[in-house]
Amino acid sequence: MNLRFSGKRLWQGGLLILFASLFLFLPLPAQVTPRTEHLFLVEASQFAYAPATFQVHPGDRVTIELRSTDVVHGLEIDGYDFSLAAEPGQPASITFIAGKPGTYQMRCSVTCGNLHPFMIGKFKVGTNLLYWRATLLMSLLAVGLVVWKRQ
Ligand SMILES: [Cu+2]
Repeated sequence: MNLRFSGKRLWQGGLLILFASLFLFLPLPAQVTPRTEHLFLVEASQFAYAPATFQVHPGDRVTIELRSTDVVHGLEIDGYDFSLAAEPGQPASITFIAGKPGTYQMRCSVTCGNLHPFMIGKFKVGTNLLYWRATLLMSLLAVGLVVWKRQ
């Protein structure tokens, strides 16, 4: 193996890694992400939500319908500008677009009893892994094809 050949190989490998990391770390344009609709029916009772954990993706359209089975309960999510309050027999709902990835605390916004501070849940916004993997695979294929054709 001569030096010129291995140098070329190294350069190609570096280019491949550069492209791969570029596609991994570039911010994803919101309109490219397939938007999903979620309808969560949440039952609130002293002192828990059912369900208490929600999983969505950035850009998803989320509707939360809050129903109370006993006293007045509320629902807030950190980082989101809304507050729901539902009386028994009178559900309240809100529709919003999920934002940045992360795990956000969901809490009751109405003092509903002595364990009210423990009435919490989780709103998880995850990245669209499937989309990322497909993009990465396609770009690697494209780069591989270019490199192969140039030889
Ligand atoms: Cu409550």
